[in-house]
Amino acid sequence: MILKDLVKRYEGNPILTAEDLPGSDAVFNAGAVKFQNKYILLVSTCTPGRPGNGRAIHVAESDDGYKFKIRKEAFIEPGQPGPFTEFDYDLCDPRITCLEGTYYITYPAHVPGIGIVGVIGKTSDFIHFERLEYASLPHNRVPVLFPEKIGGEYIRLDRPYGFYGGSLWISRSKDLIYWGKHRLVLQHGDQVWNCEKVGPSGPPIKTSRGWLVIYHAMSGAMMAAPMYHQGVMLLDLEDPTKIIGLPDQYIMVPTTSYERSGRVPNVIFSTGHIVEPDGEVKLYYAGADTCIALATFNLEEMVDACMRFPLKRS
Ligand code: M1P
Repeated sequence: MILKDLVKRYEGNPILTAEDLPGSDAVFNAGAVKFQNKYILLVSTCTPGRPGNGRAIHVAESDDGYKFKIRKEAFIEPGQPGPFTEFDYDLCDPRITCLEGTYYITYPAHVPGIGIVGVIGKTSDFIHFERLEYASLPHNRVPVLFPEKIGGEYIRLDRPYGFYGGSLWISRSKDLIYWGKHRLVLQHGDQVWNCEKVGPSGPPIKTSRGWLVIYHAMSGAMMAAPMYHQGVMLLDLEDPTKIIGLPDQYIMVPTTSYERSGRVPNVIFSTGHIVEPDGEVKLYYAGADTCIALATFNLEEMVDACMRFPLKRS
């Protein structure tokens, strides 16, 4: 079975480019959610001359999930009033999780000269944003929340990193402020596509057979030629520290021109997806850190695929 054959790229890709936000150089990594019958993307943007290295996060809206319009005003940007803003620099890579009716947004904040920490905030209308707390110490970026509590606790995935690359961890919290019970879930692998970093993409998807986790896998940085793939795994519903299925293949590798060339070549990076009522997963991802594209797959088919690769524990 070839997993990448389960994923179909939309023929109208890319669905958003810098031309959709006048003045910008790039629109990329986007969190995704359905809100009031609209498809919402929180889009990372790069506009020269703006504070914070030109980076900000904008809302894009759509009626059909394909044609999006980006709001000109930023939703999250450096210099906004409020707590936990002092490290808002290089703002990008937002992930959205709808949990108990609230839309939680997580993103990495940059502490110049020190490293990157995760921030957790929330919105109820995609107009106002409230920062709640830092979610981690440096160097730890890309936190993403599960869409429900498990065992009465909030759960998050993230990717601390350092000398030995980056691996995917899970942590628990009773209040989204204090985090603990940290456990390693997935170590970066030993294959050409996953040997340096693995970290979560959008929020885990609940299915009757387990949590489907889409993750990014990076390799090649040591040879100054980084490449980002997307992979999948299935975690136990009750105890998501346990992997049930772990394919040794990726589901996406950069192949098209908009994935292979751009500001950072050979990057497919997803921070958001939307599951449709018929089981289609719309996976929104950035091509080469420059534009936003869409790919789809069937949720049950992907879970079937994970089940064919049960984790062999030694
Ligand atoms: O260039 C690929 C990605 O590299 C970084 O991601 P991470 O450190 O999580 O692997 C970020 O700069 C991200 O925005 C970028 O897409």
